[in-house]
Amino acid sequence: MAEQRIVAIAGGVGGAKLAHGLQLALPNAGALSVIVNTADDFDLYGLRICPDLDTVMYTLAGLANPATGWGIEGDSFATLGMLARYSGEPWFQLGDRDFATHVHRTQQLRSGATLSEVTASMASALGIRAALIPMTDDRVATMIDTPDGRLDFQDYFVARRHGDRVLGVQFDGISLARPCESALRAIAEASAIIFCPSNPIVSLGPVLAVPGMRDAIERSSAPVVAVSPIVGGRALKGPADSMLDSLGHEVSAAGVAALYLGLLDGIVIDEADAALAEQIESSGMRVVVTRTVMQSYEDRAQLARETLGFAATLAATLPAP
Ligand code: FO1
Repeated sequence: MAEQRIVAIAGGVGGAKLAHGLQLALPNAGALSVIVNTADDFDLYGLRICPDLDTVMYTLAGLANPATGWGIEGDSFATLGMLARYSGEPWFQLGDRDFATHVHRTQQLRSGATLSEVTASMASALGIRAALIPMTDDRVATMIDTPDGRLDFQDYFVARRHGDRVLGVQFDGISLARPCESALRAIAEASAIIFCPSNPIVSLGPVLAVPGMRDAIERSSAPVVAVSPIVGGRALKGPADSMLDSLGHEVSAAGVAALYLGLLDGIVIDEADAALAEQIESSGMRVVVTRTVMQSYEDRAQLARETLGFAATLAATLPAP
């Protein structure tokens, strides 16, 4: 039997947890590729910060801060403390060890490496066997339209604690962005494609909006399965629920399924949403109902095993390519 090759598409903390579960569940972690949102990336203190790539990287390396899901466990903040003396209270928490990641990445990018090259080499240096792949090497920036005007993503998300009503979302630079070759290759060779439980608008939305990415997924003969980030009508973390609502989408696992319509063969929803299964199945995709809240490492691995099992069942029923 050919070795299975799994592609996970992920954004922030929820996506990172399932990617970690897949790494735990697969007999060979090298069979996993994680394609990550980079539209949250920005510059601070002259450094290139890639929050979602780093969240996934630290999580897969077992370094992530379990309290926040982002940043490094046990990190100290002396550098930020000194910076505060020069330039006032920081709005974005960067730990000392986290700073090293941004310094190294920025230095490599300035000396001509692509984001995918520097990401692969950093992930490997941290002992990660899965392929960690940015959605693009080009610059894309999520902008959030609010009643106070257009905001940079991290200004909206961190500085203003995602408290503004979201009237629209733009991905600056997206029309000129090209997907990373390694991402396209992984999708073409995939035996299953998993949409992790990340915000469908601002985490997976940019990945799917990179020209060519959606086509690649549609062309793939692999089953495509999402795990809903909305449980019982609420996002487990972050503003996905209020964002769906203000943008006119149903705030439920069914609303998530509708956003991915045409791409998904199936969706995994939480037990709390069992009543939605029939409605979602009537849209033409299959549904698995299970516990999707990941509190422990075992929860991550268990959800990954169930998602992979679901994908394998779907693969057996999909028409041959
Ligand atoms: N999120 C916050 O809410 N506050 C922070 O101060 C913060 C710092 C931070 C530092 C490094 C990093 O990789 C991520 C960080 N995040 C922080 C998370 C991040 O900005 C968001 O969760 C994502 O962009 C949304 O997925």
